Amino acid sequence: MANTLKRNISATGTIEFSSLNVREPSDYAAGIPGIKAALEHVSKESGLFRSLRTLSHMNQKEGFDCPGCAWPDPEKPSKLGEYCENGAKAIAEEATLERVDKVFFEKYSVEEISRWTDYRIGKSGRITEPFILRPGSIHYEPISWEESFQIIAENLHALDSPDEAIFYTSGRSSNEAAFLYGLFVRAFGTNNMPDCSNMCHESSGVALSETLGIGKGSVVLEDFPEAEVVIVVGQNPGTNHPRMLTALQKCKDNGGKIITINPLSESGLNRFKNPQQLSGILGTGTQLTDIFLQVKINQDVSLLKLIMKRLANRHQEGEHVFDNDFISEKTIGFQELLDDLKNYSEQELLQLCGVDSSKIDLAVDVLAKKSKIIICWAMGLTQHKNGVENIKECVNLLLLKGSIGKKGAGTCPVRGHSNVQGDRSVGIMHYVSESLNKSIKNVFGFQPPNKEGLDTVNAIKAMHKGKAKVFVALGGNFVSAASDTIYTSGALQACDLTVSVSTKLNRTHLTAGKTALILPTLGRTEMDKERFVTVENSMGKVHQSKGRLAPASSHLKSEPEIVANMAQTYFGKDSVVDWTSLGTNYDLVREKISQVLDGYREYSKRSKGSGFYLPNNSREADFSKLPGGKAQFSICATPKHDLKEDEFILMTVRSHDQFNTTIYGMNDRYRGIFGERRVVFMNIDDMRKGQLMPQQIVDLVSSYDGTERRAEKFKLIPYNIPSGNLCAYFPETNVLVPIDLYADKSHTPVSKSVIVKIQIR
Ligand SMILES: Nc1nc2c(c(=O)[nH]1)N[C@H]1C(S)=C(S)[C@@H](COP(=O)(O)OP(=O)(O)OC[C@H]3O[C@@H](n4cnc5c(=O)[nH]c(N)nc54)[C@H](O)[C@@H]3O)O[C@H]1N2
Ligand SMILES: Nc1nc2c(c(=O)[nH]1)N[C@H]1C(S)=C(S)[C@@H](COP(=O)(O)OP(=O)(O)OC[C@H]3O[C@@H](n4cnc5c(=O)[nH]c(N)nc54)[C@H](O)[C@@H]3O)O[C@H]1N2
Ligand SMILES: [Mo]
Repeated sequence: MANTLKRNISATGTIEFSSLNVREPSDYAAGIPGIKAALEHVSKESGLFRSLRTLSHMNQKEGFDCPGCAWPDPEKPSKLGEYCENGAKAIAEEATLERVDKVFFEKYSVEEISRWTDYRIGKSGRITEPFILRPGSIHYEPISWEESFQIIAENLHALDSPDEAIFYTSGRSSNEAAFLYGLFVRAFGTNNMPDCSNMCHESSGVALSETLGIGKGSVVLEDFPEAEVVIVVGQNPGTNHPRMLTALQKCKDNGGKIITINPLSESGLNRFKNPQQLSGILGTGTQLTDIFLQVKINQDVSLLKLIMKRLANRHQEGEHVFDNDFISEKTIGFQELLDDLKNYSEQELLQLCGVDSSKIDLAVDVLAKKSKIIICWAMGLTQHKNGVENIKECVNLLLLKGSIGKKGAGTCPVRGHSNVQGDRSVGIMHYVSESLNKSIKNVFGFQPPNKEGLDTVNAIKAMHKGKAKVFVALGGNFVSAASDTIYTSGALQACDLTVSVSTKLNRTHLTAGKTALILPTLGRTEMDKERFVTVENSMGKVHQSKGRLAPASSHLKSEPEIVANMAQTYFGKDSVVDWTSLGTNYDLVREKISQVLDGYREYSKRSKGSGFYLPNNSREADFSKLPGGKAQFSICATPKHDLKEDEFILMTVRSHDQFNTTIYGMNDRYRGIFGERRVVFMNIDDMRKGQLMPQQIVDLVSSYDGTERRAEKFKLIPYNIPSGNLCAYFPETNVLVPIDLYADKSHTPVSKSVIVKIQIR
């Protein structure tokens, strides 16, 4: 019986080339091409007038928070508008005039849509009303909101244990929606709350909590103009956090130095033509990077060790290169760190990291003399087997320099999704927080579960084994974002019910459970009955966001309304929580958050204007809650990759024209790639050695634990990348990452160091 119900779904879409055009990589970011690209995307999707009106409200005090990334807004937003090319594209995607409606689903079956590319699926448009895919059916059909909530409640009641349900969150949801969702899931009785953080900055959270006592960064935006040195490691801000370039520019204007550590020389970190200044549009722009350390993939620990070793040598010769007072008053483990550095030879570290020794000396020289240092990082550090240690090694360097808890210095994990940090702060987590459970019990009168829940990797495995049967997603595109696409697709399809609260159609809606629901929601840009929500930026500041555009359809509900309805229908009349009131009155939600969590006093009031900062002990250099009451130095091992002659390390990154699994367009302008995504960047000497030709078509093959995984059809691009390293885009390459390949402690899929072979087709 079960087999006859199985739909014939493609987990990846049909693999086809479009029309590749390769040019020289750009030597600067933004400028006029950036403005042009922004306007093209926006007016194509939503009409020029509507888009300009939308952009004018973005990141302004009374407007909405850009859904593009979590970079903070300046106190005084620019008159030319506080947005960037990629923020404009994010808005365009949401403001599109295309619609996924009843007629669309009558015309196309899920089987057919699953064969489309992600680009085409995403461009189908906004979902207009709730849809259901019934058992055995291959067409979604309309369903009422009421019946949708009934089906969810019935399926949840039918489970043998609350732990058979999974509740995923992606980081675009507001604090209000996320808090209600976490409350519902705990009242339902599980901590199975995987979230996109598990695939993203979880390694940062773990490393920072263990070393500095808080899983968040310590710097604020105002630290950048004060910083003497900013190290940007494992991050491509030109594409993923373009407004950060303005902060780097301010650091440079004040005489600061920028050290970039990356296997690629990313254009955005070279020269920046600020589109919000006339000089930026017309002039030559600002050279951002002073020292570029072209590290081999996943050898940041080796490089940082070498830097620290050279600093330690100077320290031992009596030079004042470390902050000795800070080290003795505020830290533990200094001597052990110095002893450990002696275990590594210069030569071995140089060989591992692959960076020119004289360039490292330049960096050491700058770092020796300066003390106000910020380190910024993102996925280039977190998505490795040793992701947690990568970040601990950065913390080591900052502690040696006393660069924590003072102006112009500190940790800066640059967050991804625009509210991923806020969702965590208000309770989206799979682990147990005793203090949170205690205050939920005090405020709401029920005892949340004390058993640790499933994170992303473990949730996928549980669904695959049939141990979890209901999957609910508050946003995101789980199947394409997670590792091991075919396996994950099988996991979702094995569920009895999959539910997606979404703005737009994506592949997760197609790799559906026996029954599937799509619940369409308002986006960040859209009016929500004059209500506002709140979000937290990458630097821990909470502020309001209020949509301005007319909703894409009159049938949409807000996320808090959807979550509250789900909970109300499940619990019925007897619930101890008044879900209906909470779902309609966001001030009430905020009042409850302020009762449950520290730092949200007078929440609604203080979130207006530029908002308020949450407490942050590392910003104050207060490490009293850590073992010994001090910040912890860590001993981190250098990663070892025993590559065979024909093996390479592949990193999977974002192009300039995508937001995670949403593909805005087919270009990666800064890297000189136009019209194609199925490309793999390769070192020219490696190509010669393998007698490979530019644009030759190859498969990428990974073999772990005896299983071969294959990503088919990529065109080879000769590129400035270290020998032995490769680079390609995600999500096309997620099929290569085995479900069991994840970072120690944080369980983040290893998306940045996948061992692969190249096979000529
Ligand atoms: N426009 C746009 N903005 C976004 C997103 C988007 O997709 N599009 N996504 C958002 C999200 S969720 C996130 S998490 C962030 C992601 O922001 P990023 O982390 O900047 O994104 P990636 O494209 O994964 O880039 C990783 C960078 O790390 C480098 N790298 C890879 N491996 C290593 C390594 O081993 N060592 C070092 N030193 N560098 C390495 C790569 O060359 C690349 O420059 O951006 C957010 N903002
Ligand atoms: N190989 C590889 N894999 C990766 C990464 C990588 O670098 N390499 N990066 C990882 C990272 S850092 C992350 S964060 C994850 C991202 O994982 P996710 O957050 O799950 O994925 P997104 O692509 O951001 O989700 C896009 C979908 O969100 C929905 N959406 C958009 N706006 C809203 C909204 O306002 N509300 C609701 N309810 N839905 C909305 C739309 O339906 C859209 O299709 O991917 C991870 N996967
Ligand atoms: Mo992310």
